[in-house]
Amino acid sequence: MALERTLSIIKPDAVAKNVIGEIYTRFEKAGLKVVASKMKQLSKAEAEGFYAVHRERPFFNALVEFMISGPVMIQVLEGEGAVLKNRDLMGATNPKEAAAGTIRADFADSIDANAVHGSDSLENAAVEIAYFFPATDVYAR
Ligand code: RTP
Ligand code: MG
Repeated sequence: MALERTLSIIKPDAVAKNVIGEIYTRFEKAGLKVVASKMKQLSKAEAEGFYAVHRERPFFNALVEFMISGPVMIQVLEGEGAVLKNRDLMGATNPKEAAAGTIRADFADSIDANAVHGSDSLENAAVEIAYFFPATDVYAR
């Protein structure tokens, strides 16, 4: 498997629950390294741009309003097969369907407030990382 980087966001609900550290521990225990991170209050324009692929979906406005409802913690994770590994740690989009022991099963309340975002492909990961971090703010480790 190849060394990959993926974009992860701890969403406002999980930041409010004070579980940033618990989620970081899951990344680290799975062999993913945090190679960039920042806490940020997204503007509406930033959230709309980030989720632009969902612009036409019925849940788009609710998604954007949720993502700007409080600060988020944004990080780049690096490791073997990082994109899929992070998606496995996250669990299904709807926490009711998320496997036991996943981040969403343990910390998410609903399909809207579902604790974390993770890039869904290597290609999207590169775009999403560049959306939030200049290359100089991502550290090879
Ligand atoms: P994310 O992008 O946040 O990592 O989530 P995901 O890949 O698991 O799910 P995605 O299909 O990309 O959807 C983005 C976010 O939109 C909300 N959503 N609501 N009500 C609905 O049917 C619905 N579908 C998606 C979720 O909050 C999801 O995380
Ligand atoms: Mg997605």
